[in-house]
Parts: sequence; structure tokens; C-alpha cells
Amino acid sequence: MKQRTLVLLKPDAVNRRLMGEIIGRFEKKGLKIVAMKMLWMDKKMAEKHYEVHRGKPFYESLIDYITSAPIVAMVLEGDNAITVVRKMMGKTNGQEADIGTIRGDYSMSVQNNLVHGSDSEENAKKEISLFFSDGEIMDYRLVDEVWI
Ligand code: IDP
Ligand code: MG
Repeated sequence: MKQRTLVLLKPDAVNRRLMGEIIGRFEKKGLKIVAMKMLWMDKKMAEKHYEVHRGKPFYESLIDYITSAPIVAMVLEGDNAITVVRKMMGKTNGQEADIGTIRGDYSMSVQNNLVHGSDSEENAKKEISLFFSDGEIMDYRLVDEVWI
């Protein structure tokens, strides 16, 4: 089933110059980038995005982290994109994430784990609308789609 998912390259990905590496993995996998922008999240937006974590011990630190530097937000599209992206990200804790995943290969931290990916269709819809208007999401065909 064709799905769209929200992916964030978090402040550590930008600061560690890993944007290209991470975006390249998603491209090479066969996911389609249908929206992308760099932005600096403010506290209000961060609190909305991470609402489900409010009250958890790591919440304040998470808000500080995600607002500490620019991020890149993307909408990725593909067959079962939500699950595929979560698999490519690996477990939340970079020390536990399998080698071969983005976090497993590049993160040593449970907080500074480089990427965010939506975890359900419902959350994907909500998260995409927090970052992008309908007009910012591109409807186009890639010439290699028949091979993907
Ligand atoms: P996920 O990003 O793998 O879906 P969530 O449990 O939804 O993980 O947590 C959201 C984000 O909050 C994580 O990606 C990570 O940056 C941070 N986080 C989660 N658990 C902890 C923790 O125990 N300590 C510090 N930060 C955490
Ligand atoms: Mg999550």
C-alpha cells in the first residue's frame, strides 16, 4: 500500500554533516522524496510534534535538543513507507540499533539518534500537516518507478 511518512533529520544529523548520507540511503532504497525543507523548530512546534512524550523524564531535554539547531523535514512516499523507514532507522537507542541501520551505524545515543520517522498512518498524517501544507507536497513521477 502506498504510504507517506514524515522524516526529520534531527539537529545532530545536520551538525555532523550526515544529511547527504541519510537522504542518500532513503533515495537508494527506492523511497520517493515528495517534500523537503530545512527549518529551525521553535518550542511551540516541538511541543506539538512530541506531545505524546510530555511528562516523560526525557521530555524537557528532547525539546531542548530538537530546537537546538536547524533540522531537515521530508515527506517520503513508497509502498509501506512507514514501516520501511522505521526499519531503516533502527531501534531508538543507537547503541542497541542493528548495524546496517541509520542509528546503528551512526549513533551512540538514545536521544541524539539522528532521525525521526512516523510510527503509524494516523501519526504520519498529523505530523506531515504540522510541517507541510498540501501545496508543498509534490505529485510527480520518477522515470525509474517501474523498476522499483
Ligand atoms: P523513536 O524516535 O524511535 O520513535 P520515541 O520513543 O518515539 O522513539 O522517542 C522520541 C525521541 O525521544 C527519540 O527518538 C529520542 O530522540 C528521544 N528519546 C526517547 N527515549 C529517550 C530516553 O530514554 N532518553 C533520552 N531521549 C529519549
Ligand atoms: Mg516515536
